[in-house]
Amino acid sequence: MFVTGNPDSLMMNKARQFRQSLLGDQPVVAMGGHDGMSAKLAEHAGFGAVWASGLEISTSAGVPDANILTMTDFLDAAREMNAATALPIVADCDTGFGNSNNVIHMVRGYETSGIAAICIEDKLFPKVNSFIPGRQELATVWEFAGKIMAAKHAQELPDLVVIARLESLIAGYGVDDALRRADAYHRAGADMILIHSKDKTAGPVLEFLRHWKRRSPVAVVPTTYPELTVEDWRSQGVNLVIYANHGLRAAIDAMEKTYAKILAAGSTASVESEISPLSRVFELQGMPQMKLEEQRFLKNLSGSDVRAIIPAAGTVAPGDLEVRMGAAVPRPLLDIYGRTILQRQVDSLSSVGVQRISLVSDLPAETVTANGPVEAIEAPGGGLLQTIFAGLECFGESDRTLICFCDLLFESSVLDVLFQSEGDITLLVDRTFQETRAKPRKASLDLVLTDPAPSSDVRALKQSQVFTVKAISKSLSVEESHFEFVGMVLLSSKGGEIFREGYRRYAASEHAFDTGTASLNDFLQQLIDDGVSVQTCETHRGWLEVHDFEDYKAAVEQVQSR
Ligand code: SPV
Ligand code: MG
Repeated sequence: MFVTGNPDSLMMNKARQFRQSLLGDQPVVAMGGHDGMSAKLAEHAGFGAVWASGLEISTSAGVPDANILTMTDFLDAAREMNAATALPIVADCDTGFGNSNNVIHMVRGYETSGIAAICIEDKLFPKVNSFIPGRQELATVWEFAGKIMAAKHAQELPDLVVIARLESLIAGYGVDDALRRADAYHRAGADMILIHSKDKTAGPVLEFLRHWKRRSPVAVVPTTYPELTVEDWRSQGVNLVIYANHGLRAAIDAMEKTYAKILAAGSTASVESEISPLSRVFELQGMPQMKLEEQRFLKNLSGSDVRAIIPAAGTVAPGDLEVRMGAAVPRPLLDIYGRTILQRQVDSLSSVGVQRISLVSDLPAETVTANGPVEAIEAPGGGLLQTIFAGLECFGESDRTLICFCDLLFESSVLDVLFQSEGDITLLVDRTFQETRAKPRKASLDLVLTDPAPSSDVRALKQSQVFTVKAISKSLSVEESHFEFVGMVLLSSKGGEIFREGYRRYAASEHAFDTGTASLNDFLQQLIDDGVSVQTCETHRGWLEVHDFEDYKAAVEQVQSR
């Protein structure tokens, strides 16, 4: 997270707010933490601050709390906690990571990172955790007072709280030594005194407090004398109560028990009800917030709500393509310069967010899925319409559906245009064929007549206009037709329902056409005749179909030259 030098920025306000809260009627209660998650949990539980504990940070790194980690490690951990929570961070900075030069460098790093308070202790560098028996060497009073002065000198803004931690009781020098040092550190400018003790009772700390007489704000770390309540400490003039390591110890216990149970049971079933569900994990990560932000700021892929059906069964007898290639290669598996048509379709569809793609065919499932993330649906037999509807029946009613012919190659930009459509049934159409009207190479284009007819103006302000389809057929004349149908139909969820309902109705009745042999054109025309509105969406190039050997050659050449 960026922190500016602006004193009014959120991060700086944390220091100011913490300083003010120390003056309140109630002590601030801080919970020890070592990472973003522990800091967040402290906030959710209702603590007033996070103690960025050297003990916890070291333990989580698997090393002794003995200045094995560097200042950078501690600062990184404090930053992570600070970014994860709105709570102020009180950073345990051991002895200041060296002498007063190190303290100056340290204070600059912590202050500009938005840490609300730093705490340094009057032991010698390298220290060991205060609860470890043996070597607990104290700095001289004047050396440590110098560090406090250095810290106050280094801070740029008045808000950062500098805490002087007394280790006299830890090192066995008694309350008098603690009071003498507290006086010196207070005079040196410390904003707060932390009186630490490893005694089994609160006695020595309470004695210190009685003599200190609230000369400055005071913090306590009642790890070994846990009976006193926050209220007890308040009545003794304490402003900050630090529960330094209880989260870490709770986690260790829970993890050890869970691990043992899993190994003993040979499965994780017995622990499932005792551990946090993954939904809680995602909540802690901030995933719900991220999803909201994603909706606002992430480029929405146009096809993320679209499912695609590629009907590829019931195709016509081998044409010249198969004859010239010497084998009847199924159209989706036709190799176009190193990738099959199906692979190329799947790539284009995936690139605009279409995640569920189904090929309805009589090909073995492995042959289909070898072409990418595409699901194989077995064709029921029969013609193209039956193949399409076998795919449609597999999809949920809330999805938008794209029906895409299996012999098409297309740019993803074509899909982007089509997916903008708000119609229930939209045909992708192109009128480029009119440019070659004098000499159409193909005998039977799928041609479309619309109402109104598109304007023949060369210049048009609107890039794409929506027209209503009046007729669609291979037998319309090139001259009277307005568009060519590209072989893609987009159905809204309502459009899908209209399709399914129409198909069932026509299949069940003695209708003019036989659903077993009718083409998609026939079906669309029947819907139109029954009063259903079918719209166009226009593209200008960006696609080609591979019907015959000429198409195949053109496709290879064009793909190759891209
Ligand atoms: C820490 O939490 O790292 C502390 C407090 O410094 S204590 O472990 O009690 O020394
Ligand atoms: Mg510590």
